[in-house]
Amino acid sequence: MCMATSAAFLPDTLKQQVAGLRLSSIEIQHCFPALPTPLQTASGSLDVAPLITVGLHTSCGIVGESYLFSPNQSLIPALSEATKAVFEVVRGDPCLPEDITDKILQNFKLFGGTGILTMAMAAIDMAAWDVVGKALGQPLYRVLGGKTTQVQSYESSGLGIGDLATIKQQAQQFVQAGNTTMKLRLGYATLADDLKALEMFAQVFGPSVQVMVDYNQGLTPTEALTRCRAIDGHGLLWIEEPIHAELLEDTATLQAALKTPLQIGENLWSPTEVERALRLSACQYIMPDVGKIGGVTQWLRAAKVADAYGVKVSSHLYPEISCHLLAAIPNAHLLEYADWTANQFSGHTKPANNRLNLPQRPGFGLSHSAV
Ligand code: SMN
Ligand code: MG
Repeated sequence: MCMATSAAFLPDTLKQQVAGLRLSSIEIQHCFPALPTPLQTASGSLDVAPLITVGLHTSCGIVGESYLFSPNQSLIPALSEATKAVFEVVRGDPCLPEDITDKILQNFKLFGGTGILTMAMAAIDMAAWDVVGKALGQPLYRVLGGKTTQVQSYESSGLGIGDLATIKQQAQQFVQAGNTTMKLRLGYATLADDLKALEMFAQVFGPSVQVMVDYNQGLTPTEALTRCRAIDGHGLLWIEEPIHAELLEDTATLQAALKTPLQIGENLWSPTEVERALRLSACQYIMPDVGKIGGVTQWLRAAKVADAYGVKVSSHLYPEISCHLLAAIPNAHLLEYADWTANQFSGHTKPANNRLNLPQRPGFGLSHSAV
């Protein structure tokens, strides 16, 4: 299956309305909002959310807004420079995001995609889709044909590896807002510690709280078999990234040994990689990250691939952007909601009762002006 030239997501009638807009310049800022709750994972910790925010200026004055999240603060200048360099490839072009993305992919074929280059492409593609929504005066999910006004979400703020009393308190706050589906990070020093964390949840909340767990690629394939088998009977919604994201064949072996669905995708860099993961039966669920997969266009292409395999798609971070994408696809599963950017963008919406209301402002409806 070749993913590069799938059918258009922007209908021809709408395309004609935006084709006159041209990309004129790009403006980038760096910001480091503190995480409301610092997060410890099996593969590193975060206490700020390092971001570049992007303003994509067009000939008619509309400015498309997007951002990139970098778990490593030191790479923010490199992301910023790469985004500016990639923009030069499409400066002056019509604001047609799918054409923009395909041109960038073609231009950097010899260099090869993944990493900072793919994220730079994503920043431009996302901002271009925001321009399209703003030019048409519609929220992006509507431009993409979405009809629902809410998406199903789960809480992913906090619940890092750590002190169980603190985790219990955080979970109780989520439950108070009606958010009873939540993700717990595992990969404690021992399997016994992982089990203690799960037992705490079972004892305190019982079946009223649905839990998925994330190992953040922290286990070796051998350890993963032992630990995942041990938690397989715990009624988890999914087990996320138990081993290194590149080890798709080993992930498939693991999935075959488990009843619990495996969830992967935040470290897959193209719709083609998603297709490979699904062809190998590496997982039962998929959750592409709109920054790492290459933007809205590539995320939607990946979701289409997943649909062809009958696989449901969740999002990874970027809740302000991802909510539009999930609302526009038939195989939507869950929005990952983390509050990391809550104080950075006006237009950031918080979920209640496991649902997030879609913004009705044009484009993504996010604005960089700090709230
Ligand atoms: C995660 C992703 C990026 C940084 C920290 C933690 C985690 C998630 O894997 O899926 O939320
Ligand atoms: Mg994860």
